[in-house]
Amino acid sequence: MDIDQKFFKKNGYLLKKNFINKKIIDKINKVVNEVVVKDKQKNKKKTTNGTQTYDNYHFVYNSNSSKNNEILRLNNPQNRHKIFYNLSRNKKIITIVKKLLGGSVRFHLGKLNFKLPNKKKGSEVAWHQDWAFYPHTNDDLVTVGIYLDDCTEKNGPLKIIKNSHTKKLYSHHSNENFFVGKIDTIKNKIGINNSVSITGKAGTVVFFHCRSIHGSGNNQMNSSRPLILFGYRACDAWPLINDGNTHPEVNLENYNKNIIVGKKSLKPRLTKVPTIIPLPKKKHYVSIYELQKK
Ligand SMILES: O=C(O)CCC(=O)C(=O)O
Repeated sequence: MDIDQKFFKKNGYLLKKNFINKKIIDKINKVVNEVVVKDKQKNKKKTTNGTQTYDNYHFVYNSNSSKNNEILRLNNPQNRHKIFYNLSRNKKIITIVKKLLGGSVRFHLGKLNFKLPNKKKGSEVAWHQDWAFYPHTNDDLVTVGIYLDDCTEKNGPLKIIKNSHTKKLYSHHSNENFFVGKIDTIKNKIGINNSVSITGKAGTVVFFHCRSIHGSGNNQMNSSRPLILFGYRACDAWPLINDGNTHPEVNLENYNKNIIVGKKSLKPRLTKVPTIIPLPKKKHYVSIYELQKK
């Protein structure tokens, strides 16, 4: 095991400051601006509800009204523009992901979270474990966060609770037993003061385990805090439910096209991991923001 693997195994995350070249980040930001401006010009009716699937690129807004709504998230940017696709396959990123996942890598999902400025409602993300949203046959799944802009404590950085990936899978259900995608940290006596703030310059990259508890607060600054999140899974980690991302039962060919390192196989690896099915939901939610509000 090398030093990165040891750190990740112990802490459930790995931080690489200034990992992606500034020139690449600048190019990506240019495309992001174009995409956002184009969307604003369209002035079409915006929806936060609806039945879009994660397979397609789409926006998530902070309001249903076509006036004054702002983009909270761009889902699956890698399906929209080559520049995001290339970032999702970036050699430096994949080399680390491969090490952390034990040798094989299949792309899982992509999103670009904007975290709106000035404490605008709808941008906080409550403490959760990604694993509660998408149980698999083993937990070799990792999320990679890439900051597109400098992120300080005041921008509402991603926060991760160290070593939580080795502990239990907490309930993400409400008292009425609906899946709400968040953990009651008070009830569960989870020490959030021990969390690590992931801050850094644009191009900083964090890798975190699917069971690591994480979340983020408000952005107190005047500009957004764009963070790209890409999910990857070991090729033999098979989904137990259809989480809306490319799913083997829906389209096996597409599912296999997402293999970045490794070979096609129909043999899942089963390990003894705590799992929960993220159901029932009160209705179809398009994003974690909407789900956690309930
Ligand atoms: O954008 C953030 O700060 C965290 C997002 C997150 O955890 C998620 O989208 O699952």
